[in-house]
Amino acid sequence: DTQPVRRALLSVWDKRGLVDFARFLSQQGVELLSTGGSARALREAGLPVTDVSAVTEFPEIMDGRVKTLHPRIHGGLLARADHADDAAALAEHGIPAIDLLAVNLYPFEAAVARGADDAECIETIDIGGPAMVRAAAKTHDRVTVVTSPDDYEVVCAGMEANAGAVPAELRRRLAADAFAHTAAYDAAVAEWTAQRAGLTWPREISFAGRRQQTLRYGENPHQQAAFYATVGRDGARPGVATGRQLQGKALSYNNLNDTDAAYETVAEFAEPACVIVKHANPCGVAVADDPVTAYHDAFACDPTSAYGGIIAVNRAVDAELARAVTGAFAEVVIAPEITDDAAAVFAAKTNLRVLAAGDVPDPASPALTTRTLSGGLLIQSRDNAAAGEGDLEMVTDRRPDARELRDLLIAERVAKHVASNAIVYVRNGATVGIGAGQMSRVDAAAIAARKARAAAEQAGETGSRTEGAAVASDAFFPFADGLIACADAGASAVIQPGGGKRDQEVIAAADARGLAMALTHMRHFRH
Ligand code: 93A
Repeated sequence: DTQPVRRALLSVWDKRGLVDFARFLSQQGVELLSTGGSARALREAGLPVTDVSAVTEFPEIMDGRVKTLHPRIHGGLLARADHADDAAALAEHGIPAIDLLAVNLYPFEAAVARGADDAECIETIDIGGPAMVRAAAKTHDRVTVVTSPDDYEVVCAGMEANAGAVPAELRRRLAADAFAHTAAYDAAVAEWTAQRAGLTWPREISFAGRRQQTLRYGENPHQQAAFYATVGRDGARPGVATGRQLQGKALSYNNLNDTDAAYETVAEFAEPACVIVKHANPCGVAVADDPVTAYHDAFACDPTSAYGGIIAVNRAVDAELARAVTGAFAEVVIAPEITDDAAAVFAAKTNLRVLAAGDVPDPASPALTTRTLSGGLLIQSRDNAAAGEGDLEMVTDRRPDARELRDLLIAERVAKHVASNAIVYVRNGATVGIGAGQMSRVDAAAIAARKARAAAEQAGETGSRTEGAAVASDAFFPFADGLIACADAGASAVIQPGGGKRDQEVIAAADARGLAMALTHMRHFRH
């Protein structure tokens, strides 16, 4: 289907590899068009080249500000394959079709980084280059666009293997690169322009996606914040971003962050479940036959922390559940659906924020998470995996019984959503102790056990809640001490990734205490 390349336009700032690439094209019988400095470099290398100004019959003007911005160039890039009207327009106006475009842009970011003055930075904003790159990328069913000298080689190889044509698959990949390149370029220009205008990101200027909501402040009142909706697969995931707020004040930065944490956690469970979050960590999670029981069990884990918490359930909230939830002070309730009867109950609590999210997010769906650090961004794929029953390796003399196995799998899912180091005790489908965000795993285990004791005391219970509980660790136990701390608290079964140097010591300690231990071979750090 693909035609061999017959005409190429080369207009590059970075002239690295230009002559070799152009020589290859020329040898393949490709006609070369080029702009000022690029054309000069090609001529000096003895290559035949046609000036863009000869095509446009218009000189480069205003110091090159206007050189390729011309219908004779853009018509040649935008004419579609197999479109008789487009072909007729080319013929009528004497426009040469361009099949390959090699452009790299004025180095704007380098000028800013160098501390160039405003006038120089402005002259380094490339206009004609991105226009051509986008035109060629849009027409990638016919046109090849190359925005980096690093790609010359793969284009040459593709043409050689394909009788002088660039394979369609490669054209598509290069078009995606091209749009990503101009998007990043414009983001840098926008940021610089906003700074000069005295605008502050993210509240007053939007260039990192689509701003969905300007927030009163960020994590703290002296920080500015906004909520940006991302696009594509991630944006399509149901959740906080797609939620419809039925009542209550606008969600704050921390509300949004905590609500997301709660909803992502509750989405892990197929059975009716409830998650209560405080400061981005679950302080109570329960799975039960019905969501009302799940709520009460989740709340019972740590009533002190649950005060002012964010409540997520993975079932529709009806009037009965709404009455249960409004029995204690909460900041936010999120669920796939809020029935009219439930909405009527919630209406009495005017400050409570209530969100109907439509559906629960798919915990296995792919997407990216980002985090900033000084001068950059860390991007990774979501932690969208989790061990199931079939993935477990039983390593102790004793195997978990059915009740322990269910609790282990619940504890494992919860630990995935607790800040590291995380230790989570679960008994009869409900967490009874959660230790989050400690620098030492032993401390996490001790805190989880202490919380279980405190909640039992508060409830006037005599027995220990961690007695006979299942316990999950988000990462392997580096020493036996963490495991022994769990055994001391009364845990009877343990789930953890394994993979530590002292695994055998840890397993031996579990055997010595009669614990059943399952390895998942999957770590869930959350930092
Ligand atoms: O000043 S521009 O925005 N106006 C244009 O019409 C134009 N056309 C290409 N810059 C323009 N270019 C850029 O010139 C290209 O993106 C490339 O970076 C550079 C190549 O110029 P030369 O071939 O003269 O070295």
